[in-house]
Amino acid sequence: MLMNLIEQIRSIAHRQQLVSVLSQLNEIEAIHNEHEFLDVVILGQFKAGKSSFINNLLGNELLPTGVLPVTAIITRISYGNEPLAMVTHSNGNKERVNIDLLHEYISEKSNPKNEKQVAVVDIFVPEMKNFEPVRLVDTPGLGSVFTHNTEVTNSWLGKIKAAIVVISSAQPLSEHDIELIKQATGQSPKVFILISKTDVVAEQELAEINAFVKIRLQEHFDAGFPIFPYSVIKNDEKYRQNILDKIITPLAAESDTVQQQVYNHKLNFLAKKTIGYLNISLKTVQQKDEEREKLKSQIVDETLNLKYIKKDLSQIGTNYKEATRDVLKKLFLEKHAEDLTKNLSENLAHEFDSWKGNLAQVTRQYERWIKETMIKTIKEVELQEWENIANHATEAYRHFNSYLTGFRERLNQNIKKVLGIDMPASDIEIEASPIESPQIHISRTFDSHIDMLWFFIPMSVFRKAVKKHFLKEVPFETEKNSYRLISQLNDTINKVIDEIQFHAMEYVEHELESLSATIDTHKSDKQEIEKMIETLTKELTTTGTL
Ligand SMILES: Nc1nc2c(ncn2[C@@H]2O[C@H](COP(=O)(O)OP(=O)(O)OP(=O)(O)O)[C@@H](O)[C@H]2O)c(=O)[nH]1
Ligand SMILES: [Mg+2]
Repeated sequence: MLMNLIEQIRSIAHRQQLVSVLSQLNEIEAIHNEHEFLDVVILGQFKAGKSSFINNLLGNELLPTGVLPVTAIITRISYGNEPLAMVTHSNGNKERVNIDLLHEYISEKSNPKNEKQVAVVDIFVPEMKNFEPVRLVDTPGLGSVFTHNTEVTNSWLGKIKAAIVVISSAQPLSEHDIELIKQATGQSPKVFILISKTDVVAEQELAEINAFVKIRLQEHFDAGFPIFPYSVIKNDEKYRQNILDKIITPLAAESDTVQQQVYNHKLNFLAKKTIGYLNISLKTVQQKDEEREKLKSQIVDETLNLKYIKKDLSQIGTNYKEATRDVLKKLFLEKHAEDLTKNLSENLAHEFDSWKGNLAQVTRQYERWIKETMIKTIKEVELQEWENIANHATEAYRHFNSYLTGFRERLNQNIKKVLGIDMPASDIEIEASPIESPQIHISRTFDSHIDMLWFFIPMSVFRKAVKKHFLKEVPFETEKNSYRLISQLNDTINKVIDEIQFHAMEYVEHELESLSATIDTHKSDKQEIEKMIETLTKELTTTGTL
């Protein structure tokens, strides 16, 4: 039955040249073939309490948690008869690690910017026994999706089978949460809301938060979501049992059905989109060529012209790319250069006294020292500012996304105005590579400018002058190396922005191409199209979700 639906969609999309439908169909199928686990993804803002929630649910302090952003790596927890942790590196190598040392791979602090090149961490624990094949997936807080080199982050949203969106009582439902829920509902019908840290608010306040969340969700979504309160401190046993009874156990018990439902959800969505296109064909198929052209130009009006859209998108990209260097300069030079120089100078003044030997030897010690210290301190600053650095790319991503949403809405409005057809709402997800932190190669390129003449001067006499000379070099070295880092980071980030821009353009092109092919339906006549609509609609009805 379902197989029919796929085949129908595929053959219709081929015939009608619906490139956007075809590419989405391929994605859906690829994901469906991964069947072993039922991934329940825990999503939410930084510090929402995702990892704490999982730990509490399992009754095991497995995952690192904390007041600063902690989870840096996608971590999947499933059943194993004895505890075992497996780290998969970006190059595909797997490494078994001690479960007590997990934080060394997962947490931002021990694995800054994923320098250990971890793609994903899998944990197998007996606590998950009753919930097979459910696999809980802990994720880095929203916003860091692009900041790490994990293959999994790239397409993780598409792999969601169910999602628990964690919203903190302290910050109930931001725009970002809405965006996240939107993306989750585009992927799965099983989306749950968890209001965490309920112990920080009074009972009365909690009721207000609940009502607020409900109303806001109603404003944005047709369907309601089950909302669950949670606290790892107060009433946790009651809350915990509730989650197990209402979410985890039923998902596990009906995992095959859930897999199928998720698949249906995606296919139905695509089928509706295909029907939308066919309805357009139906309206235009009997028109004369010039009439068709007229309709096309009314739908794809000047605001939707591919040339202009490409210009807009490229302008968005350029704006962000041009701003990158300034953002980095602000972070590295304005914010930190002075402190960096000051610390290095103080350190140098202290270190210098311990350096022995003739001038050549002291110079070598200085060079070694400043090389090491510079790498270390600049890396520290980079780490400290990483979130802000990545944020710039995330902002660009959001901007592109909202532009595309606007494009989609305008297109649908025009279709409605000109042809009277409602196109199904589309969820837009452009892919972006995670940002890899650049390797700082200061060591290789680092050079200090010591005048050769100095080597002939007796050290004992000029020790003070030498020290002064070294100290004078510190601000210059700091600035030089900061600029070098800024340059590398600038390239990395702008490459990501370019890539997002490319995918955004591809999306628009595919959509317009599909629409154009739909209006130019020379190959099919009215009856054929009616038949296709009828077949698809029938398939939808039989799968029960029209
Ligand atoms: N009072 C209270 N604090 C909580 C609760 N759950 C988590 N926290 C605190 O909130 C902070 C963040 O918790 P985490 O579990 O690390 O949050 P997270 O969403 O996993 O954060 P990231 O991994 O950084 O995205 C920690 O300091 C926790 O102790 C709760 O139920 N009540
Ligand atoms: Mg976490």
